[in-house]
Amino acid sequence: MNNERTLTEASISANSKPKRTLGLAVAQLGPVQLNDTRESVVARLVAMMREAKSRGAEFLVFPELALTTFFPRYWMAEDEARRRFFELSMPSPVTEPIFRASLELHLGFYLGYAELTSDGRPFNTSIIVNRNAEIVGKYRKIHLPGHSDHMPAAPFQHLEKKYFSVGDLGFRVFDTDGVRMGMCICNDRRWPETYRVMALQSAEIVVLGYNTPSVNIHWNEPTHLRTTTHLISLQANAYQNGIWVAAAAKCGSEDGHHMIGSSAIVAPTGEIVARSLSEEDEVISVKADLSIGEYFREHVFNFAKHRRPEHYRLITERTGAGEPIA
Ligand code: CDT
Repeated sequence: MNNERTLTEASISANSKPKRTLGLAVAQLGPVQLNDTRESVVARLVAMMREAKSRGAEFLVFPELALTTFFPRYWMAEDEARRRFFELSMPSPVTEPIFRASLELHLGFYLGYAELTSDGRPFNTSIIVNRNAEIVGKYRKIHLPGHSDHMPAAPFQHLEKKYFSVGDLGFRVFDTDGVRMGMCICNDRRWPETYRVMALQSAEIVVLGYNTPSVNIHWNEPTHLRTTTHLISLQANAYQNGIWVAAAAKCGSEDGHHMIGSSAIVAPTGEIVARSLSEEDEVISVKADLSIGEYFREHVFNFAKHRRPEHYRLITERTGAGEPIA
C-alpha cells in the first residue's frame, strides 16, 4: 500500500503480456459543510486535478455527490432539496472549471452529483468524462440505501429513497481513451451483481465514489466494520471479475457527522495498491497495468468457459430470499 507522491507501478513481474498502463488516481474529498459554496468545492476539485496530473495521472475519480454536503442526512421537503443541492445541467457555469481543467490537463475524470432532469426526475448520478473534457458516459444509482420516512429518533437520516429515483440507465460500460470503464455509486459497490454485469461487458476498470457514515443508523454496527466491509467489497469484486476498482470517499466530519475515508485503488489480484491515510482532500495514484486482469479473465474467471448461467436463474427471478428450489 502506498500514497507516495509519484505513481507507483502496480504490475505482476512475470507478466508476459504486452503491458497496457493507465495513470489512475483517486481524489478523496474531506468534509463539505452545509454552508460551503459550490464554487469553493469546485476549486478544491480542480486543485486535486492538478496534483493528480503532476503525478502522471490520466484518469481521476471523484466521490459521490461531490459538489455538496451529504444532504440525504437532513429531513426537508423534496422541493427544498432540489433547489439547494441538485444540478440542472452538467457542465454548468459553476462546474465549468472542472471541465476546463480536464481539457487543459488532458485528464479524464469520474464525478458524482445530484441530477434533476429537464422533466423533473431526481437521480444520484455520476459521469465519466474523457481527456478531451467530453462526457462519454452517465450512470444513475440503482441500489439506493436508507429510508424515505422521517426517523426522528435516529442520530441523522439516510433519505436517499426520499430524494432520488432508482436509476434507469443500467450498468453500462464506456470506452474511454482506449480503456473500457464501468461505474457505480457507493452502496452499489457492496452488490456482486453490479460488477458482474459490467465484467460481462468486458469492463477493465470500475470506478466509484462514496459517502459512508461511520455510524449505521439501522443497527449497532461496530464502527471498524464500516471500513472493513467497504474494503472487502472492493477487493472481492476486483478479484472475482479480473478488474481494477478505484473508489473515492467523501469523508471526515460534515457538520458533526463523521464518514469513513479509506479511499482505495484495488488491482485485479484483489490487493489494495493505494489507500488514503487522511480524512481530508488527498490524492492517491498508481500506474495501473491493465494486462494483469487478463490473466484472471483467461484462467480462473474465464467466463465463457466456466460460468453456468442456467444455474443462476434465481438471481434474476427473485429479489428477496425465499424457499429452497426443488
Ligand atoms: N451513500 C451510500 O450509499 N452510503 C451507504 C450507507 C448505507 S447505511 C444506510 C453505503 O453503502 O456506504
